[in-house]
Amino acid sequence: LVTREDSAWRLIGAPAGTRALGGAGVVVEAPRLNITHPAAPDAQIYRHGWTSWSPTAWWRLDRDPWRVWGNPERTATAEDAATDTAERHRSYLLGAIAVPRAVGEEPLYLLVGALGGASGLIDLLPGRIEARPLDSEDPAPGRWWIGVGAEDEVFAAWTRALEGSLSEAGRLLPRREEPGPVWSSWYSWFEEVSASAIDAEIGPAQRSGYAVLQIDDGWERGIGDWEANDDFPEGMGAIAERIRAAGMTPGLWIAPFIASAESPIALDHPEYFVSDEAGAPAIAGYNWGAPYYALDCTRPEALDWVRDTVSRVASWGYGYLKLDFLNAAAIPGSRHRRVGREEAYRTGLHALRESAPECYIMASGAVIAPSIGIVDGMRVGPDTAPYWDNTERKKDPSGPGVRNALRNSLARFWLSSLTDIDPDVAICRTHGSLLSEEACQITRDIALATGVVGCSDPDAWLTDPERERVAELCASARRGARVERLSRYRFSIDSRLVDFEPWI
Ligand code: 9PG
Repeated sequence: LVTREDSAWRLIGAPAGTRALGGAGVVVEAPRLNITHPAAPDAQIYRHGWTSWSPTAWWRLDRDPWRVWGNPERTATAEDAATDTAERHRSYLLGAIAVPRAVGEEPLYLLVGALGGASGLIDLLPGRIEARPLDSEDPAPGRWWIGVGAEDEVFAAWTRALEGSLSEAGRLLPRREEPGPVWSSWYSWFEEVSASAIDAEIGPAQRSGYAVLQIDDGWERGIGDWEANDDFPEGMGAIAERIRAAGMTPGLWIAPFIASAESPIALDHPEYFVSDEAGAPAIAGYNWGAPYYALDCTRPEALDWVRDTVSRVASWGYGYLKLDFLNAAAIPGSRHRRVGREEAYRTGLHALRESAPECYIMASGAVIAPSIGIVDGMRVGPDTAPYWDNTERKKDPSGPGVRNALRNSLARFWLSSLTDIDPDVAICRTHGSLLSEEACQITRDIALATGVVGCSDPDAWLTDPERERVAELCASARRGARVERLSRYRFSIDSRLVDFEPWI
């Protein structure tokens, strides 16, 4: 489809109505594309993963695909197991490849993306790019964008094209204002969080300048059993009130689309779940040492349950909801209504949005394409951790660690004009951490660069200078740091040059 002639790019054999490729790119209406390109066998490629946690990076055509490998349980959780393949470089929503120009010139990038909020599969192959819908159940994305240009130009033009297609379809709902710096309980207390741990944090968090105090996984009786457990003996309303009385917005984590096998909803209503060929609830992923299952958002009773759950937790006084493991609503399987699985997902997401109209929604484990325009912010990478990397994490780019989180967040920077992008928390503590001071600084810098600033360090774990750094971070976030992106990995943050490249 695409060739180069006297350094001009042309579309050959394109459907009627498509124009020559300029900086603005072209829209092609077709269920599938097969695009030839002249990139080198070792060309740089851009792989974009399906969900928040899915590996996303600049990579190379002559390497093994950038994906979760060698761990089917993690593939089921962090990628689309149904379309995941080791055979080719498979990208979701968009993919790009560098095509050389004259020696000494910056390469041009050929970018192919699905418009309208569907993921679409974009396979980056030697000599060609193939694009098609996510699967046969899904109505074809039908509209694709193809552009060629300098990296920054082509990504900017793609982002505008995607935004235009969503706005035309009425799919860009109003967004709530970014709430300011968030303290999260996850990366310190994990499931051991308790009312007393949160109470101990309220005063210090207020003094440090946090705007949101968010209680993560560990407050609930079980996955799918969304009531306070014994570690929150007064229930979730009382603690929300104390957070609010200290001038902060209470935040809460919940995974509204999933349930464990022993949850009351799974025991009482197995028919509410997406099912497998045998008619049993289909496994949606693995965590907490067990499989978990997905509510069928096309079934009215199941959707009502999801609605009731989310409006109930919001009514406890929470103004910030971290909604997690959302991709489960889009797993393959049988549903009550035969619709594309991303359409089912979108139905579920709209129900969440409507059930908590006042809340800022931070989506995690989100399917990126169909979430744009519905939620307020999205996690754009895997979990961080108080360490940089380790052997296991190198094999699994969706695994926890600063490097994996940083790499994904930088590669998804283009998304930041369409949604708030959360790079996951900064780490300021040295207690229980393997990170160097420089690495900690990098975690703060990526937070400031995205404008979504969070931290999970309990005040009692901090030294005085570390406490000072937390306060500075919150103050910069509240002021709104002046951020300029100079190139793929280089930023100016409040006139300070930050180069992330050596770190990824
Ligand atoms: C609570 C946590 C935290 C965290 C979320 C999410 O790919 N995975 O297998 C995978 C599992 C868990 C996970 C992320 C990825 O963590 O990202 O911030 O809220 O749940 O359980």
